[in-house]
Amino acid sequence: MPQLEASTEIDFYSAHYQDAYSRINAIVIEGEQEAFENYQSLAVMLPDSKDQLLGLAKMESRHRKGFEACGRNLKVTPDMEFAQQFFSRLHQNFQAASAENKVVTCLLIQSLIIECFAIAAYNIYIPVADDFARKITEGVVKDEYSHLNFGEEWLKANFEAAKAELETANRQNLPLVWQMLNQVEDDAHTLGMEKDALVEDFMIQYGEALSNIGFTTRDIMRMSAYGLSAA
Ligand code: PL3
Ligand code: FE2
Ligand code: FE2
Repeated sequence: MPQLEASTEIDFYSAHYQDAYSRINAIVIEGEQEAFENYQSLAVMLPDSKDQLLGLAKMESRHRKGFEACGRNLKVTPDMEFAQQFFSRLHQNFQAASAENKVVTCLLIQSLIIECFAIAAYNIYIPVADDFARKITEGVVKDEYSHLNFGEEWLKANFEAAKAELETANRQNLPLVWQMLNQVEDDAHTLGMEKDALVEDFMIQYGEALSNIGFTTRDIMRMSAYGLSAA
């Protein structure tokens, strides 16, 4: 019911919607492209999981193509320069960690933070998307859970050794997520997505992931809201 209501109210071809979509669509395309590259780097860092990680990378490049088609379908040109800027700090942090072979930090950035961000965004987008984008996004979000699961399983199996690095990486990277959300708040609103819902959904996904890995409720409370009040 609410789905139908939302999609009949939104004019996907208004100048206002299309302008916002040019940035949000670009963010998602860039995010999928960076995810593709990040899983390829992880495949080098974790040779035992190489085939599985290359499989995840392949899924990310399919996701990128799907979202490119969503933009074309609405006749929107994605603002890729904006999107690269949007991801630059998270991108730099991943690059720096990968150069030092810090696999725990790389997994936290890609498989926990970015995947939880994507899952929250896609779940909230689905009910307000146009029919074409909804079908694409529904397929994509299923895959994202399996990417999150890869990170959870690996970090759970290495929890004691990874714990301190996870805490540091969380402190360095989680505040960036809140800043990124602030940057897209207005455009997301134009697409029918509310910032509060995005924050809530992200915190639920991320908190559940930390719990599956082995953190206590107390740790999770502290870690999952880190930097939120300053945002
Ligand atoms: C990894 O598989 C995917 C990485 C993509 C990250 C996307 C973050 C999106 C944040 C922007 C909020 C609006 C979402 C709109 C959905 C089409
Ligand atoms: Fe993806
Ligand atoms: Fe993913």
